[in-house]
Amino acid sequence: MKITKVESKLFKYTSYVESDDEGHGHPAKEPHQVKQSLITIETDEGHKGHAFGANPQIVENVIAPILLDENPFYREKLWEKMMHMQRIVTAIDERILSSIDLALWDLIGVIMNQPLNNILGLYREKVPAYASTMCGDTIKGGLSTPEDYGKFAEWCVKEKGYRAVKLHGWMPPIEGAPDPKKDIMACAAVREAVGEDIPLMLDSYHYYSRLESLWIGRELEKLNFHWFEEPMDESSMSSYIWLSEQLDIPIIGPETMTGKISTRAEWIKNNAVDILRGGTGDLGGLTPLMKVAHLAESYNMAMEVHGGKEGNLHALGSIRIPGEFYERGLLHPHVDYEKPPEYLHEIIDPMDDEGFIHMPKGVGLGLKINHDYINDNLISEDIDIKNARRQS
Ligand code: LLH
Ligand code: MG
Repeated sequence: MKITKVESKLFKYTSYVESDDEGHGHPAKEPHQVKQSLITIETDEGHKGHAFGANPQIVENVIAPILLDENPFYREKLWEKMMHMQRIVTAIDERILSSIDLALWDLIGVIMNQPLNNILGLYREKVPAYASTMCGDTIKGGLSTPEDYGKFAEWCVKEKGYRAVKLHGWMPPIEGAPDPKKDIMACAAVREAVGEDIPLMLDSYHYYSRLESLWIGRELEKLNFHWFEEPMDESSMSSYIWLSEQLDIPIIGPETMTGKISTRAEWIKNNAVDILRGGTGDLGGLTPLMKVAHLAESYNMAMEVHGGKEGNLHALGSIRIPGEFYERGLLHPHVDYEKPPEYLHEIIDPMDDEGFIHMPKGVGLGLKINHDYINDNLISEDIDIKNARRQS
C-alpha cells in the first residue's frame, strides 16, 4: 500500500472568537469569517485520512514530497523525516507537524477500520474534564472581575457538571494586566463560589518574575489549589527548579517550550516540575505525545495533556499514569462551546452529566466532517481574511 495523494484545501467558516494583539482568545465583537484548511492523505487503495490545520502551500511544497509513494504504516519513520525537515524549513512548526501526523493517524484508523483509542490500547473509556477559562478581559458580564470568574466557575460546576476548573488570568494587552494580586482575588472568588471539594488550577500570565511566582504560589497553597501552571518564561528551566523547590503546590510544565521529548526528559531529570505537560500542538502530534506520556510513566510522574480536541483525547484514553483530566475549552460566558463549527457535524468532545468525555468511537480520529460545507466554502490563499485562531 502506498500514499498517492496529499493535499490541503483552504475554506472559510464563521468564528465567534478572536485573538488580541498577543494571541490570547476572547469572544469576538461580531461573528466573522476565518480561514481553516482540511488535509487529506489518500492511498492507492482508496483510504482517506483527514485532519485540520496545515496550509496548502506547505503541504504541497514540503510535506507531499516526503509522503508520496510511502507506505502509510511507516508513520513513525515519516514523522521523523518531517521532524528533521523542521531544521531547514522553519515554516513547519509544531502545529503543522501535528496536523500532518494526525492526518496520518486518521488514515491508519480508516485502513484498520478502528477508532484510534482502540489502536493505541485503551486504559479507560472516559476521562473527567476541567473547565478551562479564556484569559481575563474587560467585557461586561464576561471575565472582567474576580466576581465574574466566581460566577462563571459556579455555573460550570453546578449547571454544567464540570469536576474541576482552571483559570487563565489577565494577560497583556488587557488593561491593568499582569497583576498577581488581581489573579489571586479571582482564584479566591472561584474557591468561594465552588466550595472546598472542587480541584482548581491557575494558568497565570506566563512571564511573571521568580518572586511574583513564589508569592502567587504561596497564596494558591492557602486556597488549596491543585496545580500552578506556566507562571514564568519556560526558556529558563532553572527558574522552575527554583520555584518547585520552595512550593508545596504541584508545578506543571513545560507546556510551550520547544524541544519536544528531549526537553521533557531534561525537565524530569532536573526536578523542574512535579507534573509533566505537553499536547499534540506543542510536541508535533500524537506520535511524540505518546512518547512523552510513556516517558512520564517510566518516572512515575503525572502527565497532564495540554489542550483538548481529537488527538489529545485519544491519547488520554491510553495514558496509564494520570493524565487526570481533559482540558475542555477555552470557555467564556459569552461563547457557546457546545455548538460545532460549520465544517463539523458534531463536536469531538461532548461532556456527559457527570463531567466526563467519552472516547470517540468513529474510525480514526472520529471526526464528523461536513465535506459538503467545506466544498461549498473553498477559498484561495490570497483572500484577505484571518486564519482561524489556533486550537489549544
Ligand atoms: O495564554 C493563553 O492564551 C493560554 O494560556 C492558552 O495558551 C491555553 O492554550 C493554555 O495554556 N492552556 O493550558
Ligand atoms: Mg496552559
